[in-house]
Amino acid sequence: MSKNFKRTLITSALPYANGPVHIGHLAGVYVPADIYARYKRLRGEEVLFVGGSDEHGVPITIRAKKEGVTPQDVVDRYHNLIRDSFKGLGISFDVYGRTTSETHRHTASDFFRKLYDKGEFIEKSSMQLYDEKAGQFLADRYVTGTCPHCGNEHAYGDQCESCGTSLNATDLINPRSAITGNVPVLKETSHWFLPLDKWEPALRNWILEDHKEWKSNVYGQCKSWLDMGLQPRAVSRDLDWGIPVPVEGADGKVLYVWFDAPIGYISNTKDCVGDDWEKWWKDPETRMLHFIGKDNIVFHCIVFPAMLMADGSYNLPDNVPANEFLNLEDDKISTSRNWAVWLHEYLNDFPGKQDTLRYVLTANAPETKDNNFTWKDFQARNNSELVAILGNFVNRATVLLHKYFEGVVPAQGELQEIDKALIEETRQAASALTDNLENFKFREALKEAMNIARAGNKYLADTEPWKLFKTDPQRVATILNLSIQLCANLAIAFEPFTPFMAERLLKMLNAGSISWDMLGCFDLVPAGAKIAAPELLFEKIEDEAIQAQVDRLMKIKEENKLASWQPEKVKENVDFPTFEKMDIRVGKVVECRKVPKADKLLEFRIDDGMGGRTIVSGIAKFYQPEELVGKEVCFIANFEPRKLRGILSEGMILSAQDADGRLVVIGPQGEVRPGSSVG
Ligand code: B3M
Ligand code: ZN
Repeated sequence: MSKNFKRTLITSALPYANGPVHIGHLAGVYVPADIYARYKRLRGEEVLFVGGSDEHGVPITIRAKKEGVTPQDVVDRYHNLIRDSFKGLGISFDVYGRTTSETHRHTASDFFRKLYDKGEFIEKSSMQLYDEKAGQFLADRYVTGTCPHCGNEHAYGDQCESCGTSLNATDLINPRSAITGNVPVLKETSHWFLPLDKWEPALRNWILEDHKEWKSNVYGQCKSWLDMGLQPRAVSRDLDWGIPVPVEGADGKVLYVWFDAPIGYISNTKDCVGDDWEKWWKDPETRMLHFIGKDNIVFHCIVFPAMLMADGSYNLPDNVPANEFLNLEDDKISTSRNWAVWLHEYLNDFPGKQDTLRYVLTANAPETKDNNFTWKDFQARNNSELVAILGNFVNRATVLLHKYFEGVVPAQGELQEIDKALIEETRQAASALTDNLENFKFREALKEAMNIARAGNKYLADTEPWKLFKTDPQRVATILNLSIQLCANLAIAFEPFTPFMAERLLKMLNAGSISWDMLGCFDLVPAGAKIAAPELLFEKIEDEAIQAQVDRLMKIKEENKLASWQPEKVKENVDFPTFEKMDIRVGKVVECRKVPKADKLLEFRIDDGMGGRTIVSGIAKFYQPEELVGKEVCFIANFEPRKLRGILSEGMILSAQDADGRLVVIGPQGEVRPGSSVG
């Protein structure tokens, strides 16, 4: 551990309890935080891993309003769902609290009050957006409008999700109330502001000088914020959901959610360790790390540290290893568009496959740039990495041990060059693995862990113990002993990433407690130990299971398309003579058949009152030929004849295209003689 730290406090962003968590949250925050916490615990270091739900703020009240329930109902439901699904995935929080707890109410209230008493706030009147119809001030997500930076028309009053800029509601161009859709007016109100500008020099120094080691995406964002110059930030809101501002005469005002939420880390620590909490927050020998997504960087690197500085008795975070975003099948994950893989649904659909999701999300983690999750890749990584490399090696080693030694680990004989090479390779991978974990490079770390399994497969392929048993059982004993030691190494190396597998493997090996120091050791399972019957650590994921997920997403995409459908823009005007040039007639379908080898085309014989004509039309996907026989249709009679699949088509049948792309043939509403003009 760098500097003289004795213990690590790991916080992970508190998800809003207004919906379930999805793979984007997991890949960005919770899986890396959990890997780090597990790794540190295996090192025998003192760790506290804090999580919890963020239960205040506008996202919650909007959801409640939409559902016609109270905000408390919303947060109760989602807090439990989120907590349970994290547990299901093996996210090893020491505490998972909530910001509606009593402890938090006091902690946040006292925090504000101390700063207030110290004179750290500025009280200011300002003009804020107000919805006259709803009778309420609008801030944050209660307002949408156009982002002044990138022109995105759906930016929120606190942030533009398109360019990531943090905004004030009054910055928005063409603001609208998210409650009524009304254009808001400006109305005076007073609030408490934290003067970030006062802390700017200290923040500059602390981040730009003392923390050059931070990830470049984090450092870069902080630098650009600092270079733009910091402004005072309001820390209260006119809302009825939140922690009341603990000041006389502040009725109807609550703490801004981004003021109270990070204090939730402190409250949840208190709920976990009681009076010992100060050790985790104030002892300079405690190292604090915030695991977050990139949209939370400014709050964790600028605003919260300024709050902590204003208090004066707290540690600042030592690192904030924020990740970028994960996309799903090449599209931005979106809760409102239901474009996500929800954790609780995954756990239902893929029981016992927590490790696969953890593995894939780590292998594809958006550590330095946005990344993409696809179900195909999920399947491929499970089948050709977890099953074919890791599972395969452990299976081969344990099956051979049972075949030749009835599952009892034989003693090692003299080591040959190839054995020493295996040990050396394992040690090198283990040391690279450790370095990468220390530097929050979890993708690289995972690759190194997998390299150990790769080395094992190669070792068995090269030494071919199955060919040696008759002639040299002593040599086979050495090979299998080393292979079992390698299995134990794999259990340790993979524990932070795939803890369910690690636990099963350790049980299979009858191994006792493990620690990170044991990595690279080849005496972990003593000779004479009996290994349990081999069982497969991973199973293949079949095409059907993947197809079901892809189909579900395709259906959502269709639904979203329909929901956002808008009629095409009206074309340029035409005058009457131009319109008259088009000769539209009514005709009756006499015959209709499929055009061979053309899945889109139908061939019509039309009674046009003038001796009949043939028209080929591209509507075969939407009609059976016999459905249309006897029906009256409209067609363009003077459409230039053209050959389609060798058939001369003399006209064009008119049809309307529905939102879902379906074509519907147009005809008269009453009976009309074939050949009649339409106009
Ligand atoms: N709830 C925002 C988010 O979920 C917020 C994080 C709070 S961390 C203190 O992205
Ligand atoms: Zn923007």
